[in-house]
Amino acid sequence: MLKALVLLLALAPPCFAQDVPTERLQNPGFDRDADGDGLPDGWSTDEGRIQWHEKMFMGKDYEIISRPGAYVLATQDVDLEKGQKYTLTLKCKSDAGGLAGVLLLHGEDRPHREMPLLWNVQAAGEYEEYVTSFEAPNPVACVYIYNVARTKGTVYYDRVSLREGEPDYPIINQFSLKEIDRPLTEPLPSRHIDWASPLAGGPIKAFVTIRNFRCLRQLIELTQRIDLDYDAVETGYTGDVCNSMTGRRAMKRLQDGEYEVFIVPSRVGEAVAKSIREQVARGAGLVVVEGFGRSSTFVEGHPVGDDA
Ligand SMILES: [Ca+2]
Ligand SMILES: [Ca+2]
Repeated sequence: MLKALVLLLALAPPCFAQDVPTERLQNPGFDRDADGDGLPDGWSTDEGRIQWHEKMFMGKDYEIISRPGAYVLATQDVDLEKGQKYTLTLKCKSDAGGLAGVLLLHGEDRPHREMPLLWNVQAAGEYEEYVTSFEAPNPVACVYIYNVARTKGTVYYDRVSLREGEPDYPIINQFSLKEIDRPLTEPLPSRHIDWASPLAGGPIKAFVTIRNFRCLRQLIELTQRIDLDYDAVETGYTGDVCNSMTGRRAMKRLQDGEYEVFIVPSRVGEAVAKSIREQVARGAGLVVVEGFGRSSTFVEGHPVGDDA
């Protein structure tokens, strides 16, 4: 069985569907130390696990830095409303193989069940934001911050924020396979005619949805026939999933309006559909491969075969 690790990444500016999202964590930026113990207030930690460091002298903006060998860097208890959606935003960076991660321990009366929120995040060398949304499984919870790699590298956290509500832009999750599960070679080419490959002017930048990564071969067949520079986004059967092996790039391209065509053979969630609608309205192409009845998700008009 493939053991996939899902990392949720985003580069978008914070923007929430709710008007005034409420921060649920104390001292999310690690900037306050009112009790003067040299560690950020509100977080349970110690000097053996982190270094508390002012990013710029007199800047009053602090970061926490993992110590070598430290696994759990800091924790904080938090009360959640069961069933409510929340958004976790990390501003972090890493070096030398350090891996960022945040886990929620939760339960009815006491926190005891694990729920990774962002895990094995191979953060960039410069500070960037990583976002995920989730539904609170239980009311009693504790947030754990890690260097998942433990013995390797360093992780720096500038901010760990937990707010009510969801962002109103699509979050494309980074889907990563463990090294042992990754393919050894490029996909085998099947017999085909290169009718649009290579293309004059270079490959077409395409955003392609698929129900499941198991259907990826169909897309590979297509890309052997037409030059596509594509990001494949797994949507699940009902559109409640949004994963990509190039999630980070897909998020950026979507935000920057770089896609020339959207190829949609699966159901997509509303945030993705809205983003596609906006970009098609600005001139991007749209190919709905199946589910013609649902083409109204993206464009006004009648389904194929409807003469009314
Ligand atoms: Ca900070
Ligand atoms: Ca303190």
